[in-house]
Amino acid sequence: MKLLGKYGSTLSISRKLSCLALLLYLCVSVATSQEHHGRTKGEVSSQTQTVQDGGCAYTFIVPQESMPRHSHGSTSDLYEISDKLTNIQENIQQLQASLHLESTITVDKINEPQVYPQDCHHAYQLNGSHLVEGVHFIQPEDYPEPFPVYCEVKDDGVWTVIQRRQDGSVVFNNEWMTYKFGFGFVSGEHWLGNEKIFYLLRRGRYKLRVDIQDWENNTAYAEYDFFQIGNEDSKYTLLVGEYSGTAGDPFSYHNGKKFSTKDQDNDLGTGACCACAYNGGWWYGNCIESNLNGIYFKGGAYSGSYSNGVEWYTWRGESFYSHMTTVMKVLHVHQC
Ligand SMILES: [Ca+2]
Repeated sequence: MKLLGKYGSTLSISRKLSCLALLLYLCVSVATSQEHHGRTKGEVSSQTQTVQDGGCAYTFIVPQESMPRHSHGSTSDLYEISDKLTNIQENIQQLQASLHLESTITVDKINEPQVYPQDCHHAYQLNGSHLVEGVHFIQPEDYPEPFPVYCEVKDDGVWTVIQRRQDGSVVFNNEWMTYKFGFGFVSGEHWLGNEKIFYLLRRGRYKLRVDIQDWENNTAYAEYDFFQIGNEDSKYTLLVGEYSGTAGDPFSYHNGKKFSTKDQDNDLGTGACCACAYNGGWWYGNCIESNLNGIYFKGGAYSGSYSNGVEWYTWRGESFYSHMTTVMKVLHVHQC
């Protein structure tokens, strides 16, 4: 990620403030010195003084009319002090103008267009192989604007999260356009958005990992060595590769299926609306073996409609069990 260089500008402003303080000190010293030592009229016609402070060099020219006209204690001393104060004021105005220019340059640097990473692992690479787990902005190639994602830092890479369930705080039974652009909060429950996922995965080969936790705090995972979805014209058709893991594989059933929502039925059930029956957007066939976007039933066990909870059928094998937490995340494998 591009560094803004604002610290360099801040240092420059601090340096100028330091120089300003030094200038004030010197000018006041000159004035007081003359007062205390009481130079006499005509003793010095002009005077220059150069001071070096790091990169700042200042030459003070004391004009003739500012020299003491009489020994201290006279009215001319007041003119002298007045002249010096005028000089100080002019120097301050020049430094203020310089500081204003510096501030303007700093703002311009902040407004420079940033280059965003393609995904979380790319952010990690751009940041010198270091990234704090949490929310970061990415912008996959050709996606019109940057957007936030949650980055999970693991030993095998920095994963980009595309889905999370954890507390039932977000409704997942949403319509096509809501699933298209995403909903929820990336640091909590959310669906990143089919359009964002499409552009993200289009970069190259990605693998998918699904982490699941039940209400007894048991955990399991499913990993697929390839994961991609088509564009909206294809109804975000799902493509998944080979499975490995501990949670079983009910997801391969959905391979090649189109995404459906309650207002857009693209499933294989001619008389059914799977998204309506299972209460969430998913790649329905006729209809499911998994659905991580179903209703969030707290406590796990539920009754009522068949398998419309947060389902991963092969792990616990129960049709009326809704899992406590799920995370779907992707990791770039290599560039195509
Ligand atoms: Ca149907």
